[in-house]
Amino acid sequence: MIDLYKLHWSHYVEKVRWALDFKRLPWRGIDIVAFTKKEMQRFDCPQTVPLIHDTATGVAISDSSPIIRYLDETYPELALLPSHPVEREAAWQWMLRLDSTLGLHARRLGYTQVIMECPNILSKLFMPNVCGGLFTRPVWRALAAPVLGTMLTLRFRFHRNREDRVYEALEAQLIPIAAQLERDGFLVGGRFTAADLTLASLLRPLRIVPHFAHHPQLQSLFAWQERLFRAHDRDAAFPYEELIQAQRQRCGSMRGRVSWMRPNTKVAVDTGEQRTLQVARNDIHSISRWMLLPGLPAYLKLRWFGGVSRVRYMPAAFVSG
Ligand SMILES: N[C@@H](CCC(=O)N[C@@H](CS)C(=O)NCC(=O)O)C(=O)O
Repeated sequence: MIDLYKLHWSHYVEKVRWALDFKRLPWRGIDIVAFTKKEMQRFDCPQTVPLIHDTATGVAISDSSPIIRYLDETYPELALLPSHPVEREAAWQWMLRLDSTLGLHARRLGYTQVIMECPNILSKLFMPNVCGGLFTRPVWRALAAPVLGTMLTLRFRFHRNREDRVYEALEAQLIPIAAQLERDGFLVGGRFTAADLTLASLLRPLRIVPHFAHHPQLQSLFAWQERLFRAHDRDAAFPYEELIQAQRQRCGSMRGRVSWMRPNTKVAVDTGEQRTLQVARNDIHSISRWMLLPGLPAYLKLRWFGGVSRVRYMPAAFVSG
């Protein structure tokens, strides 16, 4: 039995869940409290989520790509990594690169979108059971939103999205990937591998970011993702996707125009394509409660004056079918 320590909406967790299901391994999910992570403190490995504890071998390991490699090496049936060494290394490098770029950028922009459009759902994600679910009730969730929003903004630097050129870096990375998939169908070796599973999972938060979900050059990429979700029986939509969509339907608009980006303008950004990686990079910054009050303006600026303006709501092609 594999114990999976998880935040149920995390795209890195979905990667591991998908791998466990693909390999038909018996597993059990353990929801952790994001602020304390005390459920997993007993394990002597970096305290990021996902983390697995294999009760058969006693191994505890975090970081989604090493977890998948461990599962493939320990339980070789239904392999996710190619056996040929060159393809295996290619798939591994894809995974680490996507974890270090797409996964981090998509997280930043997904949460940014939630903060701009419906920050009240943050307490449903982070505090569903605190004080018997008090913070999921109408007035309380509105009070919790700026606190949670400020914490997340400082932890993942959403207020620096523009300076860090997050939209630009993602666009520069994803357009060639979409073209490659149109041509080859898969990232490595002409068959489904852990590299494709990584890409499809880590793209998830971008489904709520109109700049990407409606991007003319990325429609084939989201269609490819949809096909994989159907073929592998993955959730069609995560709860945050449904919640933000309901909000958009109600108000008839969405935050969709990134004011500083011009269509068809090529910007030189380092997508890290050339480097060989040993481990995935992360971008979690430690924060303390004393930073919350001085950090509030960064949250308010992101929420109201982040430079992403309202446009009429239109469901993305993959939602409307
Ligand atoms: N490279 C890691 C990234 C994992 C990661 O950053 N997980 C986030 C959740 S999406 C986390 O542990 N957050 C806890 C925190 O911010 O303290 C992986 O692939 O598993």
